[in-house]
Amino acid sequence: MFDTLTTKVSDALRFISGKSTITEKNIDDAVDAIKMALLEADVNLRVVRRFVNATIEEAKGEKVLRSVDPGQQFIKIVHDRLASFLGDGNQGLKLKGPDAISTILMLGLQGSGKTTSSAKLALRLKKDGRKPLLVACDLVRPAAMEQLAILGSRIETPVYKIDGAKDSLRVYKEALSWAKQNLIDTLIIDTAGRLQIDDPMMRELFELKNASSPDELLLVADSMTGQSAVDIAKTFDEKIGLTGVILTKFDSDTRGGAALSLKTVTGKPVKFVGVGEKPEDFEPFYPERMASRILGMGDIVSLVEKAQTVIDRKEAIELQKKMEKETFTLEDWLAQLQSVKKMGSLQSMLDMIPGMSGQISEQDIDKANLKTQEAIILSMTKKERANHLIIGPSRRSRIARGSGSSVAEVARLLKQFEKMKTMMKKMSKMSKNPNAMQAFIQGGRFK
Ligand SMILES: Nc1nc2c(ncn2[C@@H]2O[C@H](COP(=O)(O)OP(=O)(O)OP(=O)(O)O)[C@@H](O)[C@H]2O)c(=O)[nH]1
Ligand SMILES: [Mg+2]
Repeated sequence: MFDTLTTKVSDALRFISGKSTITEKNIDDAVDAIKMALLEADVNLRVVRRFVNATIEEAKGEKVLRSVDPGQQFIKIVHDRLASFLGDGNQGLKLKGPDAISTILMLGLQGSGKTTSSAKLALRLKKDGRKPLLVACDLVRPAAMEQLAILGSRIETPVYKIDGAKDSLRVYKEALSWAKQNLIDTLIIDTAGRLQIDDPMMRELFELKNASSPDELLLVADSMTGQSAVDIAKTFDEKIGLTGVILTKFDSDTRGGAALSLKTVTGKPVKFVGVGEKPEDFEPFYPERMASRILGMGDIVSLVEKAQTVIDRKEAIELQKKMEKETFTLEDWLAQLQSVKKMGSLQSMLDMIPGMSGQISEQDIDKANLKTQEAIILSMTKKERANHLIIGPSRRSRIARGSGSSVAEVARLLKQFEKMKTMMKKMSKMSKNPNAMQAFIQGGRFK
């Protein structure tokens, strides 16, 4: 996600952040490089222009050029500008209290991810203590109802469908009365997509909207389609009205243009992003954090939050302490490996770690590999796990034999562990000292 953009932007910033004084020319050059990177990332031209003008104007002010630390000031301006283009803080869902029934209408073109996102949203609401009902109003594609029913049973959420139904309004109305009898507090209506925006689709959506007065009208758009996602959002907003957008397929190699342009062009906030095919692969969208990711500063906050959903809080606090004291051992790593298995896509996690985006591929620590790594650590003695430095050549071959792996694999694991320790040291320093963030950028990416 955003890999090219991140590399280019952090390159442009690394140059400037290393300087104790900066000139107007330095600023022009850096902004120019960022401008090219944004255009390549398929960001809307008008948005790029606004970004460039606003950044240059602010960066050339006395405050920056005369400040003690102009490089860092400049980075902060770029960061804040990017964040404001990405949105206006995190925009959660605006739903009624649990005593009334809230309605979320999902719209979007064919294949954008409406059905998948409906299930993801339901799972999220369930975790928040709500009682959602998935309503199958896609009557166009024959398999659509079944797809929703399967997803619903996977996340243990009821699905309302009428086999053979021709009229989505009727499905909605019956779902509503079923919801009332079954203490449901949120309806999530999955609708039919079309290849292109056409009149029958708009009419149907309009009728559903009028009948259900939704609290949220969420456009589901494929982030891979870049600018066309933005155009689609504009049209849907004009014709039906939107309250927000869910950008899907953020785990794919999206250039990021849609995320960066949507808010400025349409005025509609991105509320969530889809980061995989599974119901758990769904995250609230935080403009600030996303801006940090684009600048190559990673996104520790999201990473920690994600980890907390699978590792329990106490463990997470312990881990944090160990990271700070730098006493993280192989024993702790073993525990981590075991929870990573539960954590979903490893790549999406790696992308959140500062400087790691694109640096370690899924192959480096792929899932099959986790088993080998687990076996290797399990073959070590307690003493070895507590202090990996005592593991010399003879211990390595014993461990290799015991775990059914090779000496090279044991060596690789130890090397990876060293890498991880270095990274953790950097991360924990960074969270205590904001200046370290800059040093980190100057020092280059994690190697
Ligand atoms: N990698 C990835 N795949 C996704 C994501 N969201 C959806 N998909 C996949 O995209 C494909 C289409 O998703 P659907 O949810 O069926 O899309 P839809 O908008 O309901 O499609 P129609 O009902 O045909 O209009 C499926 O294969 C999903 O698994 C995502 O965030 N990441
Ligand atoms: Mg669908």
